[in-house]
Amino acid sequence: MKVYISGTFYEQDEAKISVFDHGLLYGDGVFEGIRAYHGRVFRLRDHLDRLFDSAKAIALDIPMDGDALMRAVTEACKVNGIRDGYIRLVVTRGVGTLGLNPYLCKKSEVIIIADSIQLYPKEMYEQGMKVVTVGTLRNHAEAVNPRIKSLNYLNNVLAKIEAINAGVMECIMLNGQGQVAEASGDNIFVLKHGVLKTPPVWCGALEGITRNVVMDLAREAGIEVRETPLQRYDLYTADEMFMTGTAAEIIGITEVDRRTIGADGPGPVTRKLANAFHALTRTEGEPIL
Ligand code: PXG
Repeated sequence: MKVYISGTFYEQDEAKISVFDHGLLYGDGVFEGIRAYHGRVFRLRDHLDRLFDSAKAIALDIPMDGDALMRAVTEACKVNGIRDGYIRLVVTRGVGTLGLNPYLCKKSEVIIIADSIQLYPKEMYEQGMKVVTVGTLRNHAEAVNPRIKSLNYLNNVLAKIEAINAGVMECIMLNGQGQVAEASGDNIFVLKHGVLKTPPVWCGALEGITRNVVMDLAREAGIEVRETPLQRYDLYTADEMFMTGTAAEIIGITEVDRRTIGADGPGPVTRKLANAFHALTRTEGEPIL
């Protein structure tokens, strides 16, 4: 595998970043997780827009424009023969001193890893997933705003530890008001009386690319969609529930805190949206030429 670092492709073993990079020392940086399907990079423009917004929010200068980054991402896929895979795009603050001051870091680094993707087991998509709500709260929006896809994922890692210790693979995080925010690496949706609901970003959710695609697909299918605050009550009483994310795509949830959601496996609306999503990934995206 060849890894792109700031303009050059390196062999995997030679792809190295300084131990003085503030990305390592402080989790100071931003990233994106992107998918390629059938030789095309899905929603690349949306991912880059979010990356630039995340960078702006932490006063990080990305030393390339959107078009150059777009070319670098598709090139990283091409160089590695990736037609279906996962792309990790990382921008670190760069090398600085042993002190927080980001303004003393000379130059941010742009890293692109194009690899194959590790998916949840196939049975999980067929049978649905079990999740728990966890005690670790989503960051307050005036702390590290959850809209920033930053390299500082400890908040989510702590939640993930709780999930795994509880014997499940994902969890649902609440915000300081007890409202549902999102999963540790995915957005959350419930269906109740035919209305599809997801927390607004101000409740502590990342504005997921998959989330936005799913809301569009639902509306196109004539399903009413509402971005509205949800409580654990709304999870426990949902007719259907699913998570969305670049890695997970759309995955049904059939159990929350050991309470059964829906009847038997992922519900019909979840299945319908998952099918529509897969159809879209076959026709859309930035070609890897
Ligand atoms: N919330 C959080 C906190 C995320 O990190 C999502 C929601 C879903 O957003 P997208 O844009 O992907 O629909 C994410 C995305 C990984 C991995 O390696 C994590 C994500 C994406 C890709 C890979 O765990 N998280």
